[in-house]
Amino acid sequence: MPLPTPTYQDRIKHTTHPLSRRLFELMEKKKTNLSLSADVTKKADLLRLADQLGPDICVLKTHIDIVEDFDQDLITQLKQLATQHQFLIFEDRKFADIGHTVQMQYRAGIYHIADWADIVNAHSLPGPGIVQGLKPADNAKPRGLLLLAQMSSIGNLCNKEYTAETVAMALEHKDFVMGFIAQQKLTDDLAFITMTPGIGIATKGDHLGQNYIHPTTAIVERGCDVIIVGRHIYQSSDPKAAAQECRLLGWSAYLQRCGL
Ligand code: 5BU
Repeated sequence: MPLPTPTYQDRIKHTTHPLSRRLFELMEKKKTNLSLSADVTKKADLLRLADQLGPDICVLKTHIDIVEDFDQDLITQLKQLATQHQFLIFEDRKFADIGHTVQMQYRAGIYHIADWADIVNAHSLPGPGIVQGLKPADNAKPRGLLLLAQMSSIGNLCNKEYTAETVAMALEHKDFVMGFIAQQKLTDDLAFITMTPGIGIATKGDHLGQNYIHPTTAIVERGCDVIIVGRHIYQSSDPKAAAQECRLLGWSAYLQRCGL
């Protein structure tokens, strides 16, 4: 039997990153380590999910570029819901270019992601310039980055060496990098948060290479911190009930891991 691991609460003192601290706090307060991947293409559906499931999640993950009727009002309302229900907004943009280009993609264009997304993610493939390009010039708004260290899809090219280099890159930028998108805990550094997509309850994957693991496997066996769930929830006939099921599975797995 492995030794119990520190709680999210315990880990607050191990990080000075304002958003990591906030995330640990709100996970404990709301008793949820569930992130909803709200991959819907209509503004109204996205807002409905954020409002109905907001109380059950710690992070709302968006793919803003799939929303067909995107407008500024969507952002205004999402931010209001994030404040009302206390969740962080994570735009799953997966930046993957040189620092200069990602800076423009992050700050400019139609979406102005830097203005509203608490967290974004980036591939480590281009090297540390991508982290420097995304890092805010000032601390006016706290912003966090997750580095993609592993992927859930079958046949992905993130081998052990790539993953280890990604962790090393994160260690150089702890003021901005909150942790990883990964399929397992990658470091004993208690500051880093592991967020894990590819979470399924009854299904093993899809026909396009997605590979699912169960919340208990992710949290207890693999040491992940946040489970990211999409279709299992938003394609359910009862998304609220599906979210509550995932929330319970994720939270009881966390309690088990902490020996609580
Ligand atoms: P699903 O419907 O639970 O399969 O959605 C998973 C989400 O997580 C979806 O938005 C993907 O873009 C995202 N994802 C993933 O599935 N696997 C990965 O390795 C990464 C992101 Br990185």
